[in-house]
This record gives sequence, structure tokens and C-alpha cells, in this order.
Amino acid sequence: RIKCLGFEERAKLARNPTGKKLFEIMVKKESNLCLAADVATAAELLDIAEKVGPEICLLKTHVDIFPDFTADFGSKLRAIAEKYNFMIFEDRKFADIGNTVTMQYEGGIFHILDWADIVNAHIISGPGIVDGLKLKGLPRGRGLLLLAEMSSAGNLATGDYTAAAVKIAEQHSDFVIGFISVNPASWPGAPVNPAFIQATPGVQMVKGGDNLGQQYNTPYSVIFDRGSDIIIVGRGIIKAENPAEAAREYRLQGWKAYMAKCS
Ligand code: 5BU
Repeated sequence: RIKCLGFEERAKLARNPTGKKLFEIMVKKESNLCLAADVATAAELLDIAEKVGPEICLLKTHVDIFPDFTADFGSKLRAIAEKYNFMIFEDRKFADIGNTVTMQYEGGIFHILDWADIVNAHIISGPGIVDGLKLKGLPRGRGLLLLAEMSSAGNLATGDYTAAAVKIAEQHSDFVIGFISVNPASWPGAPVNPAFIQATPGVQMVKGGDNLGQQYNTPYSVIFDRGSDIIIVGRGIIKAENPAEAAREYRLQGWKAYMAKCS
């Protein structure tokens, strides 16, 4: 096995300021945990961000699920993110043509560009989507994750599709900071450029799934066996009796797996 490059070294390779900062936060907090904060209301999200903030490097939102969203949501969440030193990732999964996504990113009710450090995009529409998002995001120092794989059963993001995501990322490495992936160690030509970060959803303490196609792997298998960097955990934390305690346990497991791989 080739020597594993640590997050510290990879921070220096990152061309995008948000990608670089994310690696640096991971080192500083000894955390490769991203919370998928899929709670019922914006009020609950701000509450769980306060509780879990010390354990995470990244907080992932689905802002369009909140019935109580207000214009000050972004500034409130950013204040908590600054207090606990984590970054904010809106899991928007942009998918349209370049011109349309510029408007979806910046405008509407949510003004995602104003508060999300990181967003993600499907590549189904081709590389123009990256050009569009970059037009708005790069001047603000924002970063983009491309969906190279998905965690759900029967998804179509495999093989040549995954390879195309890597190619597009290489062509836009000033803005693309990495991938949503499931098993990047299995990609042809793996490991991909270590400047890119790998973030993986579908993580719980035991392997399994839900009734709607989600598939779970453990923190150790995701980081050590499958070659990812960041575990994205939702219900494993938010449905726990004590989310802060559960988050701490996921952080320790995720970091231990990284240390086993890279020290
Ligand atoms: P869970 O509760 O840990 O299953 O939540 C997983 C989160 O990750 C949820 O917010 C999904 O929208 C998100 N997700 C995913 O599960 N699988 C994917 O391939 C992608 C995102 Br992309």
C-alpha cells in the first residue's frame, strides 16, 4: 500500500480555500465527522448545531425541509459554525443547466450562496453545471462537491458516470473540492488526486439500511476499507437518545479509522 497522505499535507494541495480550510479544521478538531442535520425545523437545527458543534468538521443541511425557515437562518447558523469551527454544506444536489443553477444557488427564498460554504451537484447535465455554480461561488471562496456515487440501492451513479465526475473535477479543481462517494478505493486509477476530499453518506454503527433504499456501512469500513475521508451521519446521531454523546462516539470511530489508515 502506498503511503497515506495526511489531512495536513492534503490541505496544502487543495487549490480551493474552502477545501483547504476543511482539511485544516479536520486536523485541528481531530474530526472527520459530518452531521446530516435532517431535523424537523430550523429551530431544532440550530439547537442540534449548538450541541454537536464541538464534535464535527462539517454540518450538512437540507434547508428546503424547514417549515419555519426565515431570512436570518443563514446568519444564525454561521454564528454557531464560527463559534465551534465547523463548515456548512447545503446538500442541494443541483442538477440543471448552468444558467438555471446560477439562479437557484443565489436567489429564491434560501439564498444558499450567502451562508453555505459548500454545495453539491449531480453531473447528469454535463460540466456546464460546474461552470454555472463556479461563476457565483468562486468569487465568494465557496467550494463544490460532485456526486460521483450515491448510497442508495439501485442508483445509477456507477462506472463511467463516476469516472466522468472525476474528470470534470480535475478540469475545475479551483472550485471542486471533492466528491460524494461510497467506495472511492474501488475507482479505476484509485486513489484519485489527494487534493480532493471524499465524503460518504450511509453511515451507522452497524451495517444495514432503511425501508426506502438507504444502505449503511460502518465508520471503519467507510474510512479504512473504502478509502473515504469524511463520514456523513444523520439518523445515527439525530435519533440517538443523546445526540452529542452519539456524535462524540462517531467522531472517535471515524478518527480512529483514519489514524489506522494514515499514521
Ligand atoms: P441518514 O439518516 O444517515 O441515512 O442520512 C443520510 C443523509 O445523507 C441524508 O441527508 C441524505 O439526503 C444524504 N445522502 C445520502 O444518504 N445518500 C447519498 O447518496 C447522498 C446524500 Br448524495
